[in-house]
Amino acid sequence: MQRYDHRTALVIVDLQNDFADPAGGLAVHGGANLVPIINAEITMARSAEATVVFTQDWHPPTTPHFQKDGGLWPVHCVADTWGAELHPDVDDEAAAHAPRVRKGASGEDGYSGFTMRDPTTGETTPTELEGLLRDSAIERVIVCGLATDYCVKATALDAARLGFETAVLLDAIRPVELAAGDEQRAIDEMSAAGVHSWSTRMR
Ligand code: VGL
Ligand code: ZN
Repeated sequence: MQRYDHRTALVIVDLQNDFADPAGGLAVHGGANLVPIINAEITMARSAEATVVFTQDWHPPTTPHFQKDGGLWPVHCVADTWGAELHPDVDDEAAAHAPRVRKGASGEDGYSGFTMRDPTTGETTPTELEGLLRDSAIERVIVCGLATDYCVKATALDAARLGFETAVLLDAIRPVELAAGDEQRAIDEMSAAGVHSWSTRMR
């Protein structure tokens, strides 16, 4: 099986310092270990002329997403700070040229790379991700990155809902796991929605 082709997109979710670096504001256990695994996927994707896209969590300094402002999370991925940058070991070529879809800039608190949710009205608005994939005639979406139980899950569920054949790379994602079992529940939820569970060791 060839994982990538020109109708396939590798969507790399929130591989940013605040999640991937142990010193990050919302460090995900083992997050940094994903970087070389995902770089290998980027190389494979690029050589098959697949599309590579990054999403970035991209928050204002004050947002109901953050604990200090009434939300759930420690401060992380504030726009234009170190924590919001892609991990420095991400493939240089991809970091320089692959499109980046930034979500949350106006204080939206959705988790998906495809949609943002207004924290007061609950209204959702699309990001540019779907249009970007449609413009490249993408049919299949492969999701990896951080974190399994939030942005990876939400992005994969939206991709499937939008009609893309969707897979998640189980050894290229890691959970926040606020509550024990969140990782498995997220994987089950994705499976129930028709998202394939693949391994990067599968060729
Ligand atoms: C995420 C929690 C808060 C994620 C983003 O990228 O999964 N998790 N913001
Ligand atoms: Zn966030």
